[in-house]
Amino acid sequence: MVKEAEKTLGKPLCVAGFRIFQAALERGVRSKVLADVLQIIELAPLFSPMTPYGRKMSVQMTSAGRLGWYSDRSGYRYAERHPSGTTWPQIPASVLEIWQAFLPDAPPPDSCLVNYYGEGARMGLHQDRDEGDFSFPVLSVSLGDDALFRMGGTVRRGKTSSVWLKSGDVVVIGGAARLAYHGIDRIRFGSSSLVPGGGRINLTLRVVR
Ligand code: MD3
Ligand code: FE
Repeated sequence: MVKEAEKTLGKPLCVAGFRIFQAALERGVRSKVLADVLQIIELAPLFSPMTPYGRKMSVQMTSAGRLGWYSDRSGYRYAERHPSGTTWPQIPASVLEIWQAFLPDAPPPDSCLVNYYGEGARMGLHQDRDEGDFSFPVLSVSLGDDALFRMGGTVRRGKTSSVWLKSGDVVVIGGAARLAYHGIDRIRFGSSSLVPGGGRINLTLRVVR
């Protein structure tokens, strides 16, 4: 299932512990994962979180697993329920298989964040610091349209490198990279036909605890 075509980001590598596996997921796997994600979205519809600063994010989100990422005026956090009040759907087996293939020694993820990028959506440079434990890696799966991913170091104003993430790419973030600044500058809307209606879906699997 997984092609181990490891490639490092840009040059120079800003921080160690960031691994990108280009086209790691075969076509059949990509469409199976997409079908499972569309089912998650039916049970737990996408929403646009409000940042603590009172701005609506351009990325739409939902989650699967015990915990889902949530944000509103009182801050960023993980929550046990979707804003509608239901618990989050289970993480699909197709997605857990990817985690197990890349991180056989890690405990299973308890959160799968689903990010949907429509035309013009972006995600500003940020750190992921809402988890209880930074010792476990994070795994990201890209589906659909290409996205320009920017990765920096652990200080906000440090050097950054950019790379286009494509459908079927898997990124494993561990070690020093776990607290690195990163974001999505833009997507090439319509560059892939995988997601119905266009756009990009990113799954981020985490051990939150
Ligand atoms: C680097 N998502 O949801 S995934 C996020 O493509 C997020 O939707 C982006 O950043 C997206 O928080 C990037 C790749 C990724 C995920 C987690 C990281 C890169 C990371 C955590 C630390 C450093
Ligand atoms: Fe992030």
